[in-house]
Amino acid sequence: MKHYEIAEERVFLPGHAACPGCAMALALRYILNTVGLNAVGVIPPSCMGPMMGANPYSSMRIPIIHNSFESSASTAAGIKRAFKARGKDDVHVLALAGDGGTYDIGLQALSSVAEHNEDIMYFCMDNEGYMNTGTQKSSSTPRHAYTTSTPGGKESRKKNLVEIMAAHRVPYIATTNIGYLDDLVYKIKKAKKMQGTRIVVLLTPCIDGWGFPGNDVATMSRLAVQTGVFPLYEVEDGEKYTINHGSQGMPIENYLKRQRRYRHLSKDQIEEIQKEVDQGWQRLQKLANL
Ligand SMILES: Cc1ncc(C[n+]2csc(CCOP(=O)(O)OP(=O)(O)O)c2C)c(N)n1
Ligand code: SF4
Ligand SMILES: [Mg+2]
Repeated sequence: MKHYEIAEERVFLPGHAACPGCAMALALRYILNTVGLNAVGVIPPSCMGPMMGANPYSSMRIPIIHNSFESSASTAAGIKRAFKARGKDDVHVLALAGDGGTYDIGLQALSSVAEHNEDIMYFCMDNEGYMNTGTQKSSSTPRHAYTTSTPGGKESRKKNLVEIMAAHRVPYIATTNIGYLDDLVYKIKKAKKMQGTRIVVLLTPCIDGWGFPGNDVATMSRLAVQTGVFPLYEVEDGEKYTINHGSQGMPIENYLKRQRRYRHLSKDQIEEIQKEVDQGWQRLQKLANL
């Protein structure tokens, strides 16, 4: 794999309104700078909305449409079709949505877009909760994590979005994060060259919602991979699984203990999480025929 390069075209600019050190802002920088200026973005309500800045200012040098929470995928697909109808086939249309806007309220639109293999790039910025509105749980929030709407810890497991979308047999799905920038840029470049529905899920640790120091986003991103919580992999045509970076057998506790949202955990709960993570990692390896 090639070493990552920062594109010279600066599409995402300094002066955005994210929390200092935000992983989502760093991910956006690499996504937008890699895709380039020949693009249109679709941003539903999420931390990316205020991050862009108040009208008439913008931290992004591409046109952005702020759509409703549930319609990112279908809005992007409609824009792409309109460009095609006008003979402008080369414009990249990007949906940039949070996990609440993807795993929960936007899932119906995304499913329909995937069924029709609409020609868009869909980025899910997964910070495992509704962070923009004060850290409520989403169906991406992991089991036992504290949120303001699960004060005793969430009782159900995190939904597996990649497997749901793989069942739609879309051409490309990938997971990545800013702890592995070469992986992130490689996958965006690969998705950019393809056609049809391409989905990239980025784990974006949230300083405020997870509760860790603002200079730790890269460490948290890497620990999520090294402990097996969030392996980095690709699924092509719903069938071909490739693992790029995965568990290094590091105990889950190394990841959990650094986050305020897990500080109430008992020993049994940590063991339960470890068991689920181990099962998920074994399952993924089977899917990748390893
Ligand atoms: C239909 C609808 N319901 C609720 C809201 C309020 N709302 C705005 S942003 C947001 C949370 C978004 O969470 P997520 O998609 O995970 O993005 P994040 O804030 O974590 O980046 C909510 C609930 C809304 N704008 N529209
Ligand atoms: S609340 Fe979290 S995701 Fe939102 S801007 Fe702050 S650190 Fe980033
Ligand atoms: Mg979120």
